[in-house]
Amino acid sequence: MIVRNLAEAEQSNRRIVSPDGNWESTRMLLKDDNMGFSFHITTIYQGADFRMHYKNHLESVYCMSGEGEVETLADGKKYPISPGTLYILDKHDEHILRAFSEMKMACVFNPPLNGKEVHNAEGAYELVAEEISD
Ligand code: 9YT
Repeated sequence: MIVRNLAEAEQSNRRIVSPDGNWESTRMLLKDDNMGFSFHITTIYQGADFRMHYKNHLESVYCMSGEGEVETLADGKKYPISPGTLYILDKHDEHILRAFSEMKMACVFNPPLNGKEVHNAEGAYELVAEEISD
């Protein structure tokens, strides 16, 4: 069994701060754990308003705190986000995420992230990225 602690992970290189200034994410479970998914605790900063398109990954996002909305670009639908909301990008949906206040999210990715991924110009993560190690 593997046991990790968020406060400790935040003090390590598992904490990735996005260069776009929109979010940071502590990647508590990664590809090298061989679970078939990765698990992250992500903070979306207040006022963030940005586009993502995970062409290479499926992602589910559970809101633990904060308020915002997610908009799917294919149909222009907007879905409010508040504590308890889970949105599931089952169709690799291109989307915009807006944070009206700071949001704390629990995120799962399939396939798992390697560790150091940040969004490329398309708002996607590459399948090959640098790993992090404890
Ligand atoms: C909700 C979302 O996709 N935020 C971007 C960061 C991502 N959750 C990650 O890399 O942990």
